[in-house]
Amino acid sequence: MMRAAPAAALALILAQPACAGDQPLTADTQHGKVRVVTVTAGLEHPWGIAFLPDGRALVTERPGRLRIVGTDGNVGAPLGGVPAVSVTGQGGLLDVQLDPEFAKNQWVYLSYAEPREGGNGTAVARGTLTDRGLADVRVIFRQDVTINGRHHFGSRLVFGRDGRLFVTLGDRNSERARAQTLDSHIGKVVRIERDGKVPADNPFVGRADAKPEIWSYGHRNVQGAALHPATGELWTHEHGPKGGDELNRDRAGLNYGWPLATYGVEYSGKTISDSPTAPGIEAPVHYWVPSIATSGLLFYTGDRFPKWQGNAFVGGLASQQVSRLELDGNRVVREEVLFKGVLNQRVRDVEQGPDGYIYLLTDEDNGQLLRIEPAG
Ligand SMILES: [Ca+2]
Repeated sequence: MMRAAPAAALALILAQPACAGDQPLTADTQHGKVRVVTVTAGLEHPWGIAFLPDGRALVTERPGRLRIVGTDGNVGAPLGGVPAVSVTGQGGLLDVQLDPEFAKNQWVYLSYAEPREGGNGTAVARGTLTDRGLADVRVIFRQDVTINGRHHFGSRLVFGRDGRLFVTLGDRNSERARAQTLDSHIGKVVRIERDGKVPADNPFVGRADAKPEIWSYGHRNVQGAALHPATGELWTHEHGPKGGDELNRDRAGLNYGWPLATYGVEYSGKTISDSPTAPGIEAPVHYWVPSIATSGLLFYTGDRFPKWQGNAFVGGLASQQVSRLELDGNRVVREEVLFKGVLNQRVRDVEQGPDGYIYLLTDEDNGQLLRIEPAG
């Protein structure tokens, strides 16, 4: 008789592409039926995805692994060279992004909860992708406050059109008041050069009371970021407390309000801010009450879904959905909730593949990479 399969063997069985015989899920949308194809399953809490020029994808798993998923859905062994990460609560290995000149330099950026003496903090490392994994790995950014905590690490990585790197951060939950002061990276979006240096045109450069990396402030926990395809501006979204998730047009030097102005309340129901808006504070472009638990942001620009071009797609964790937002300039004019009751999985990231399809990562023990295609 065979012995019971050990856990490692089970993981191996799970980390296979979906069988060709599996019937893909379908979902109705305002613009026709779509198919939800499982590219692969068996990923442990995947967090971020970056497509390589050849169509394969780098995928992070929160417990600290970086893998390559082939176009056939086969999942490679964990790549070497990934920094040690603090796997606690929401912490671990988080986002992955390619350098704008990846074809030339093979540089890959990772964000993660860095283990430190006395706690942890969000960090960004850059390495060179080789056949054996990441080489010449160096840390280019460290959120400057170490917290012994499990929450609100951010963090998405997005390059501006000028080649500067935006890193979105969180307030670490216990430090919300510091989102309003400029003397730390708590509750901020920062902007750095590819080697971590401070761009000379950052909004607070030269101010003695401010960290020069800061791009914008008053953020709670930013887990979605993308460039608007028409304007090239950074847009972000962030988790509200109970209610008050926000989509923001994230501009230099501006205050996005947390915790002085929010549409949310404490989990206990207690008031946080008397008014959801205040002078000097940027109002969100869109907000959600109740919260959908936002993660992952895409502006769709492909040709597989012509009616969705220019729309924003926002993943939902607790809500197990994707929110499709139609924009008129910088205003949201319509929202459609996709995949509610269809996926029944937490959506961690939303990306567009080089093939023009939309890809989702699901935040589950047995997390999946899903491809959304038009059906019929
Ligand atoms: Ca706000």
